Amino acid sequence: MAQLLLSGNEAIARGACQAGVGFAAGYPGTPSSEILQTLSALTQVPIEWAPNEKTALEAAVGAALAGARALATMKHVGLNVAADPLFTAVYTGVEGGLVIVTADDPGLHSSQNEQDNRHYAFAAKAPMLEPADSQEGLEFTQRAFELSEQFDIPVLLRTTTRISHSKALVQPGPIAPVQPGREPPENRAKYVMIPANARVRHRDLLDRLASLTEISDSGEFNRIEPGDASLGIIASGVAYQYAREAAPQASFLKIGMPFPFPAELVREFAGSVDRLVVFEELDRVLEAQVRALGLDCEAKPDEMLVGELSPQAAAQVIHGVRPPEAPAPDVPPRPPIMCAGCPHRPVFYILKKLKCYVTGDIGCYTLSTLPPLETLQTCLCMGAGVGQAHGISQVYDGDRPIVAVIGDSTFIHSGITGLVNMAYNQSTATVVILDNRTTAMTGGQNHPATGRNLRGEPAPELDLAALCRAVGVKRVRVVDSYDLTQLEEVLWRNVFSSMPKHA
Ligand SMILES: Cc1ncc(C[n+]2csc(CCOP(=O)(O)OP(=O)(O)O)c2C)c(N)n1
Repeated sequence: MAQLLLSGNEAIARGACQAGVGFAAGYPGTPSSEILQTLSALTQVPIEWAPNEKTALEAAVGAALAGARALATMKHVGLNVAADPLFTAVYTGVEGGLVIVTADDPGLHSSQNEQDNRHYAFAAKAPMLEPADSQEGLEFTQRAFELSEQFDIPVLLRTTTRISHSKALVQPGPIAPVQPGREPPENRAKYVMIPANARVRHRDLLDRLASLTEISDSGEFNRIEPGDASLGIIASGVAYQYAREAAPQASFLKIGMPFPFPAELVREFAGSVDRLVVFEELDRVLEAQVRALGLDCEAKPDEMLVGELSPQAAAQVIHGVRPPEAPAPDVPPRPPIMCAGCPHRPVFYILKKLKCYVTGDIGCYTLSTLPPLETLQTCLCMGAGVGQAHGISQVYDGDRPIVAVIGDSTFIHSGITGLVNMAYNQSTATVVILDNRTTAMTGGQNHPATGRNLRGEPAPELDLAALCRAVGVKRVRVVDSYDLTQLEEVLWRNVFSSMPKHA
């Protein structure tokens, strides 16, 4: 079979097909979004955009319960949303293989933080594989499904932006027949996590992890690559590639399975080299584990805890000298801006004119915090703007109207419960849903209110105004944001009249 030039995300999609994936769900988020889009072109099995990452993972857990191999994809912060099912799905285990992709974003190319999701593997006790290039993206995905079934546990597959988006040659294999679903088991002791059952399953989880540690120590994913014994480097993911470039002659312990941690292999490696260096992006996850074994090692300085690493950073840590960076290409800066004709723009123009205090959310409209609009005052995590507006309005009784803005996709993701809270607790703040009928920020994906599914086929369309009325919002207005006169009148009437003083 001819080699293919694939991004890490495309390779993961290919690996899922080679594993016979029967169901996949996710929520868009850079750098993970292309996995499901690629997968939908490769297979006819259900591939779905879910309203959020928790829903996606729960659906994947269900499909796996019915025996299919199931994939859930999300960006790193998406795993915060999906953490609740994750932490208990490791107890119940799976029937069909269940793989969860978490795509981390060191350097915050497109995120609100740069958390290191390797911590999730340790915290949730979920095995994690970490590919270092596209070929491994394919192979590790395929193996992740097998491990998931063999050890009866969901498997996390962690990438970072450079692995997700860099292209490399990949040797594909045959696409496997789809593992069809079957009747789910009646096994309440295993799948109903009441305390009496969960206690037993927690012990069982520790046993399964003990067996997985043997795999971790075996050399399949965590590999000793012997070289000059005077220098031994422990590295994973893209940091491994940088370190290899900086010290091609060194001995390496390449980590592809950070959890369960390969303690035996690390001891063996440490004993075989004169000098031990740990080189990793973001947090000191591997370093902490190495030190916990009582082994001394060298590692990066604190300033490298933030942002991406590079071959130059690797040289600095390994050789003590930082080679000069290649000069930055001479291209005009292209900071993100709202597109020409963006329907969000007029809303902020008027909210600014009305001197509203605007709490915000994540999406293209976050750009309204920048000049010339400079309107958005908060952006915390998806859905938070609604809760913040409510909280502010419960304690602030000044003159400024409190307004939350939230995109249509974000509203469905995690704004709905905030709105239920506002209706229930009789909030005086106003919520503006910025409905541009797409998930624009991440590339224009469909969502439940666009009337189209992931494949672009017609789908039931969520009626946002009806939903707002249904949760108990008394005054719901729908206005075309291109009609400036009407927009201003509607906003003016509503943002002030909902405040107690002006009611
Ligand atoms: C938990 C989480 N999941 C995914 C993302 C990635 N993300 C950022 S904004 C956004 C949605 C934007 O769509 P919408 O709310 O409709 O606003 P638009 O960009 O269309 O204006 C997504 C998916 C994120 N930041 N956090």
